[in-house]
Amino acid sequence: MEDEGPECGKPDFVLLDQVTMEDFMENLKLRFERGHIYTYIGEVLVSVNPYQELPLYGPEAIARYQGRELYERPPHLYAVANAAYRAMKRRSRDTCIVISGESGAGKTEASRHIMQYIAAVTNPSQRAEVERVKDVLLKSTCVLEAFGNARTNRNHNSSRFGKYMDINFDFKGDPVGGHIHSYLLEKSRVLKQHVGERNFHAFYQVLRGCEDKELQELHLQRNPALYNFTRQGAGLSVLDSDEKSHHQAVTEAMRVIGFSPEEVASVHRILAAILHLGNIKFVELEESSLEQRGLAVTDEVLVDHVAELTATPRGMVLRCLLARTVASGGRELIEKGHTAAEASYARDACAKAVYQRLFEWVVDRINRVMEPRDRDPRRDGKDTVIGVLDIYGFEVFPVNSFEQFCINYCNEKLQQLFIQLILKQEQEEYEREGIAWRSVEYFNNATIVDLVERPHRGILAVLDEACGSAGPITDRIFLQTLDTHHRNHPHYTSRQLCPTDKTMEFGRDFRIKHYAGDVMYSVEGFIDKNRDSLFQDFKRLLYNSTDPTLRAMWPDGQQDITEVTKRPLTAGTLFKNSMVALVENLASKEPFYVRCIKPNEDKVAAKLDEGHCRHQVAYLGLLENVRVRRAGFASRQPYSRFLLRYKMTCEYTWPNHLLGSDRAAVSALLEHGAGRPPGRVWGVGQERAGLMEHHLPLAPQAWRGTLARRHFRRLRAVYT
Ligand code: AOV
Ligand code: MG
Repeated sequence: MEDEGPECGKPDFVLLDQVTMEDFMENLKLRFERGHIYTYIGEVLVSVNPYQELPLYGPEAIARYQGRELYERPPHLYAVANAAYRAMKRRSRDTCIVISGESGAGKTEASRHIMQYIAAVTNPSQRAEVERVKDVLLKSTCVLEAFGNARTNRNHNSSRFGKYMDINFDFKGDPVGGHIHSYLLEKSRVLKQHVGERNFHAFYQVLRGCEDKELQELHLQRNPALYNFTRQGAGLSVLDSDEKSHHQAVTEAMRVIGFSPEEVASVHRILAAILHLGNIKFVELEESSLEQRGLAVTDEVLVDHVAELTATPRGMVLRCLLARTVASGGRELIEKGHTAAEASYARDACAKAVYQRLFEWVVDRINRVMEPRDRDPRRDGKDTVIGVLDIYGFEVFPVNSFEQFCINYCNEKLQQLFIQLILKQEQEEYEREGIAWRSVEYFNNATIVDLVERPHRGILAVLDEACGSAGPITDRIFLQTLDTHHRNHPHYTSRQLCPTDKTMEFGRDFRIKHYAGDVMYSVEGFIDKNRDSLFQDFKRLLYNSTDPTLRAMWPDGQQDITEVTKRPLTAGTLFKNSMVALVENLASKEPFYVRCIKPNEDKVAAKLDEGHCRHQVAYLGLLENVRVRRAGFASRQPYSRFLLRYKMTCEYTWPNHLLGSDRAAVSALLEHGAGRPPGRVWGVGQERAGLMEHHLPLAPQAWRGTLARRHFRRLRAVYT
């Protein structure tokens, strides 16, 4: 590794003199103050959000990392991206980079740098198709952030959806395609935002960024405060000029990706329709008769706008807003008028659903242009893949609802995967290999995951049961059932179970002790959000739109109401299933980890709040990570690969060994090879050679050099 100098602290926490929280924090702080925001724990990268532009990125920096081994340069995201890329290329292994950390810790920025690195180092021969794919990969981020990110009180550009992106590579190691999986968009944001927060960026970008003429056609005015859906949080203090330039960037990105001008115009119309929908109000009429409905819309011009923008018949729009079709008895259909409350509810459900379908359509549209075209026949048509996971981070707000519950459950799952892969498997491997090590204690959050997803009794199962029952089950009854099931669970409590805890309200709140901290959830709306239903009338209305883009988003609108009897899977169950599939997918790949830390709650540069960071270091299990890493060997390789790489450093193994087995040869190499690593630094297991590889200079010819001696001296100091 290029030395950063001792004044910059240890570039790898494994090299700490002692593994205590104090030493860890001291190193983290020292490095942060010197502008070294990245530090390793073996192959895991710890990253602290600097909240300022640092001169760490760009073509020159990329060139310094390109083709290098992980430990040859100071810790960096580029090094991790490079390691994942090389592992994929050399061994044809699918790899993945899992980025985790709480909201605002820097995950999305990290994924952006990783993508930029991969784009920069591939396609030296400038093949046109590969360049196109790279363009789409890079530009997709900008588009997805416009539709899926929003300002929250924790992060001004917070991802409100989870994103897992596969990049497919051909045998040359060039990206030939990709696929984005998106996870549960926080669509309730369309309707409502907390104080200081905003709706999805896309709304403001259209309002501020569209030309006057287009805005007129959308029947919109520039001011977001005029629309219910964009004025609630009052978090509007983004510079207009920024909004305008973002709008231009997004429009340009959509063009590059291959969205047609008609499609972009449709997207704008759909956003405008949602804003108009949000302003529609209902009044109940005193006099109602069969001819005259009991309910009316206060401002019918808005209905005209919605009908025009969605290219649907005005009469049908109005009917969908005021009533719904129900199948009575057999196949007979009757129209049932809404009350004002029901109509508002239906309007909101429609607005949310339209936005969600729009978002999913955008993701789908990007996927279609990224689908790998020429698959490599040598791998049965399968490409090798690098997956990059950038999900919404753990979050706690003053009021937490179903969405936070899902987001935090997702983070529990990822922590569980980390424990499985990094902590548990490492220890099990030492055991299997028969290598001496000291067991490392760590908190296993499996019990919290179980609390949420366990069949029949878990929170999601109880919620599904509540949603499925015919009678009027309320959120309150749902909470009571939870209380009965989890009365004795160490990570669950509620006011009922703990009457002295006045922070919670009876019949409304429950609290989960998450791995990353306590979160109090309000059950209000849980059942409704989980059920996530939309009247079939709206679906049919939108399917009948003459706008092909909008129509394509509603294929299920074809169904007749009498066919729609089967209860669809709930939002919670769909999310759980997608999380299980995600974790399985990640576990099948060779993982690289980036653990992001948020330095302070104020989102300001050059401030590392010790208490806050200490908490994150603790819950991320970073100390345990260091301990496990130090308990054994930081890197292992099968004997054959190890020999291939190092046999030239030892007379007994070069050019070939006559020692009977590769294991014996490795043993001889380690005993008699150049540099003579001290005994505790290497080990020979049952199947693999374990080696603190990154402390050895990687070019074999350098083994005898001073660099090697310096590394060994340092190691000896640490380990003896
Ligand atoms: P997140 O993805 O982890 O939160 P972001 O990646 O959006 O967090 O980072 C939050 C903000 O921190 C960014 O908008 C930048 O201003 C700043 N930031 C992060 N990383 C860097 C960096 N390497 N250099 C400079 N500034 C940075 V969330 O999506 O909320 O979980 O749901
Ligand atoms: Mg993010």
